[in-house]
Amino acid sequence: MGAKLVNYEKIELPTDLVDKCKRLFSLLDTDGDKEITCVETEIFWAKNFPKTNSFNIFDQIDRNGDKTISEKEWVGFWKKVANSGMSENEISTRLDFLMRGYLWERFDHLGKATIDENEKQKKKGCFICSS
Ligand SMILES: [Ca+2]
Ligand SMILES: [Ca+2]
Repeated sequence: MGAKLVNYEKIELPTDLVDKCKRLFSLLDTDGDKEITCVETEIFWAKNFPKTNSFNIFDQIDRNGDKTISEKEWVGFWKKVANSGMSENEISTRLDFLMRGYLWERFDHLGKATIDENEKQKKKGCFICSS
């Protein structure tokens, strides 16, 4: 089911942007096991009603539905954002804000950056925060 990944990596992110993505990833990955779990996102955004926030993140990024976000999924997501038309500067700014603990927001206004219908169907099974 999760094996059918969309090819969204036509545009490569510049190295410095990938590095920044990875820096944010390691901030989120508090135990350093290279997977972000829902609990970890809740720790990171503890002050800011994290459940909705965490849900949005996993909804958008956990491509294979295993309830964790790997570094590959994470960087892939930002590539997807770049491919949907967000400029490198904008992505960079967004990463800066996220690193400061600003809330995640959905990328709906970018059209292609949002999850596709297929994934929307799946998301019920991906919700991890409640257990
Ligand atoms: Ca982790
Ligand atoms: Ca995953």
